[in-house]
Amino acid sequence: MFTSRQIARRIPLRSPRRWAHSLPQLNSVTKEDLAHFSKILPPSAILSTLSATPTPASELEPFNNDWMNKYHGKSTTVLKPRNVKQVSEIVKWCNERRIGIVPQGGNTGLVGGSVPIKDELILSLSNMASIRSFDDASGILVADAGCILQSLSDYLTPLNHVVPLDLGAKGSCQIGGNVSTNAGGLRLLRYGSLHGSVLGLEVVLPDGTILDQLTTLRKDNTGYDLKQLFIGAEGTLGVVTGVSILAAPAPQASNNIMLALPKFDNVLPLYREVKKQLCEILSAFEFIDRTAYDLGVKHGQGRALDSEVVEGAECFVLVETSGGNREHDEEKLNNLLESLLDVDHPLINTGVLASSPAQFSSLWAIREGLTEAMSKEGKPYKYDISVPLHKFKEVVDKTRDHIKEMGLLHDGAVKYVVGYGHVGDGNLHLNVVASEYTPEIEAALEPFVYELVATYRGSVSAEHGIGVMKTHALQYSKDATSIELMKRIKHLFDPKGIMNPGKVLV
Ligand code: FAD
Ligand code: 2HG
Ligand code: ZN
Repeated sequence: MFTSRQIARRIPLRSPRRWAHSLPQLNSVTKEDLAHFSKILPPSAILSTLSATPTPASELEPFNNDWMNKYHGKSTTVLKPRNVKQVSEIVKWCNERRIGIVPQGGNTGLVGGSVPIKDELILSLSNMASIRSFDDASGILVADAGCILQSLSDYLTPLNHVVPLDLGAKGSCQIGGNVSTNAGGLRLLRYGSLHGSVLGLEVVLPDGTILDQLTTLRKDNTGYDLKQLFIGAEGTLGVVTGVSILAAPAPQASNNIMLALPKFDNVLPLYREVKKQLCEILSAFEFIDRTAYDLGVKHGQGRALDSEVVEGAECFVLVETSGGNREHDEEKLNNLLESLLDVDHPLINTGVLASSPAQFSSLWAIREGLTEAMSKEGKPYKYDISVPLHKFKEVVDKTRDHIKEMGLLHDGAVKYVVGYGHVGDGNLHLNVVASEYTPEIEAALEPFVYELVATYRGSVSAEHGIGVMKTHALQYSKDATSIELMKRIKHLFDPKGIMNPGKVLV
């Protein structure tokens, strides 16, 4: 085990300017390229400031800026193909001409992976949004990569199935983006990771070849499972155009409960007890620290809990059950609540059990709205980390102390250091909410946070990915051999380095 000081010496950090130098030499899109693209796509599918009738730069802005407005690209051109053949022709041309491509889904990524670093071409999947098939016996759904997660969910609801993935960005993120980031979300505890539920993919490789692995088989042990490479590749190995995924039977009854805890130390014993008592019906166990809760409420995310619930609470836990029988599940939850309170040293102060669908949604809105609340409050530095569960609070406290020691914990710099996340997955979202994104605050946080994570042998990215934000931090969670193998895989698929340059590996 290395101490943080040793790690700092072992791993030389590279400044952002130096990463830019290690980008491959790529060409900008020209008018000649546009002339070629207009043979593949109708005019309505080409947005470009270089066109004969130029698209106003303001129309390109939403594609060039990320959700947090932290990362900014300068692309002149966005293409919106409708089918895999068009994607293949565009990618083939870009490969021959050495033009960088940024595949873009809903642009809700939180690590700057979905926007260009310079003027790479943006390939938006938003026009590829058809459901290809659904088999209600097997539960297998095949869809275009550009389908929005919420629309897939709406499609499956009357068919008594659910997408095995849910996240706060569901109204905008696309299934292709979810697969490409290996998104975790709010119910990974129940449905597992996309590495398990994605059964097949259709991918356009960097030379334009269409890799058709869009199988609908639950079991297939014929050699290497190539699709796994694209799950979480963040667009660096190819463009995902189709996804085959195993939908789950819709729960017949869902309940949730918000528990107020007097101290963080109770979270783990509570988790043990909740698992023991709720067993197969437990579907989410989410953690919110007090400051995060207060900010969520301040910015109108969900209905505030009654003051007597909130009083004296150091943190909150949202527990969800999904099962097959309402009475049975409610009885289990009520028994849980009673047993949690009816002891000499209760783990919780109190709890709010949702008694209507509106209350169920409102409790979830508090948790799901935290990301938006942080952005409404200021400029959040987001550290999406895996650390041992009992270290969640320590990480938040140590980071706050460090920022304070650096003289940066005041209104003009860092306003809040908060934590929330997926206890069931060991995934903490450490958010450092500042007034502005400044090099001084970034230097105070990095490598500090990454070193801290490394001391716990954690991961610098539990679910959001590496993108451009963490290329220099990958080495805190992956050894040199793994990174070297990743580079070889990247080179094998994309020898010219056109796919999402400057992301994940530099
Ligand atoms: P984008 O942001 O467009 O792209 C993300 C990355 O994938 C980029 O590198 C891009 O190049 C690549 N990409 C996109 N589409 C393709 C494609 N078809 N082929 C190849 N590469 C592609 N993430 C979680 O894991 N869990 C959460 O709970 C969660 N909650 C969130 C809540 C909010 C409010 C917000 C704003 C974000 C949240 N995120 C969460 C992050 C984000 O929503 C996910 O990473 C999501 O999967 C990104 O999907 P997208 O379609 O927006 O992809
Ligand atoms: C969540 O779990 C998302 O809400 C976003 O992964 C986390 O806002 C964040 O940092
Ligand atoms: Zn999350």
